Amino acid sequence: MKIGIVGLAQSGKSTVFAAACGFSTTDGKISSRANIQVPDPRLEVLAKLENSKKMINAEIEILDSDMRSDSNKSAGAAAGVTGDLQLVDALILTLDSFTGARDPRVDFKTVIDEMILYDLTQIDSAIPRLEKIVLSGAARERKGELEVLKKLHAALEEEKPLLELDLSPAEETEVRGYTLVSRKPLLIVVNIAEDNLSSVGELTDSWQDVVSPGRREVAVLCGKIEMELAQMESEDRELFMEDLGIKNSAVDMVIQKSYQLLGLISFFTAGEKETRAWTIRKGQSAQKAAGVIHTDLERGFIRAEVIGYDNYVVCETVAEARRTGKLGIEGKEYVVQDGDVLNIRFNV
Ligand SMILES: Nc1nc2c(ncn2[C@@H]2O[C@H](COP(=O)(O)OP(=O)(O)OP(=O)(O)O)[C@@H](O)[C@H]2O)c(=O)[nH]1
Ligand SMILES: [Mg+2]
Repeated sequence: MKIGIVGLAQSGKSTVFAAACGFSTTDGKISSRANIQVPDPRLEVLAKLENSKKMINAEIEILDSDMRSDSNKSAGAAAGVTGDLQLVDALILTLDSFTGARDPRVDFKTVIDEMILYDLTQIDSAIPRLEKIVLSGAARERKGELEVLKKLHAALEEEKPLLELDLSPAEETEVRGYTLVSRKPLLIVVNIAEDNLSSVGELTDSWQDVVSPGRREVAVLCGKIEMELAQMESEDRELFMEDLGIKNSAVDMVIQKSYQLLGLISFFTAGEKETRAWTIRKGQSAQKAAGVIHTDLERGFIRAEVIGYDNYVVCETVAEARRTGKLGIEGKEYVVQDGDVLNIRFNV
């Protein structure tokens, strides 16, 4: 699962990237791809209960989009919307609200327009090609695909980002092969100045009109402070946060929100050796979840012993959960819930 950072030049993309990775950057010339850990306070609680030697977070991949606006004048390039984004599953969009020189609402519209233009360019060239082979009978079975493309085209022509369009799962499947940037879930990061932290709440409220749950979210933060926080040792960090009067690192929230926008949830395995968070898509079965741990567990799946996170915290041990009826014995079709602690029984 990958997240790409986009945004206009000098809007704080690399700063947010660095904050998410714990790197430092002065000129944006750092690695533009990294695996980052998904912060999850539940992991620590479980590890403590289990006396685990090791704790392993879930990971996602993050990509800082390169600005090549001087050399690359193609659709979307000015907003970092390029072919590199083909493989990302969600986007973080940074907006400059720290220099005071720009209007982030206008920049937001500019980037969305770039995305629409990018998608329109792809679809514009695809439709006549597809039309030709569908009409000639060479690919009659792709008629459905053509119809969905036309529907997308109409929406884009109305300057609607594809995210706002409701497609059926079947329609979704028809156009899976296309890179539709304006359809990707989007986390808007409003990047504010250090001396403006007190207006985070107010600014967050003022952006709610563009929020669409599960599709588009907003986070207001100061990228520069987040980057500094990310590079500090934990003691220094706590002091610094106390000084600033903030409780949580905003970049943690950004990562968590991105994770949710990707439609991902975590389940846990807990034990003395290690307590670990694993990633699956929402709605997946216990057998699929078992496969994330190891293919043998999926192949030889017998059953899953499941304790919901909240129950686990109350019961403190598997034995107690079993005794009080809080441990579920589930079959392979069981739909795993966020926070489930799983023990997979298998036989290969
Ligand atoms: N004061 C302040 N400056 C910031 C903040 N975020 C970024 N900057 C500064 O803005 C400049 C651009 O930040 P970058 O993170 O490099 O922006 P970028 O979008 O990656 O830039 P390009 O890759 O060149 O398009 C740098 O000088 C940063 O230090 C912030 O939250 N507050
Ligand atoms: Mg950069």
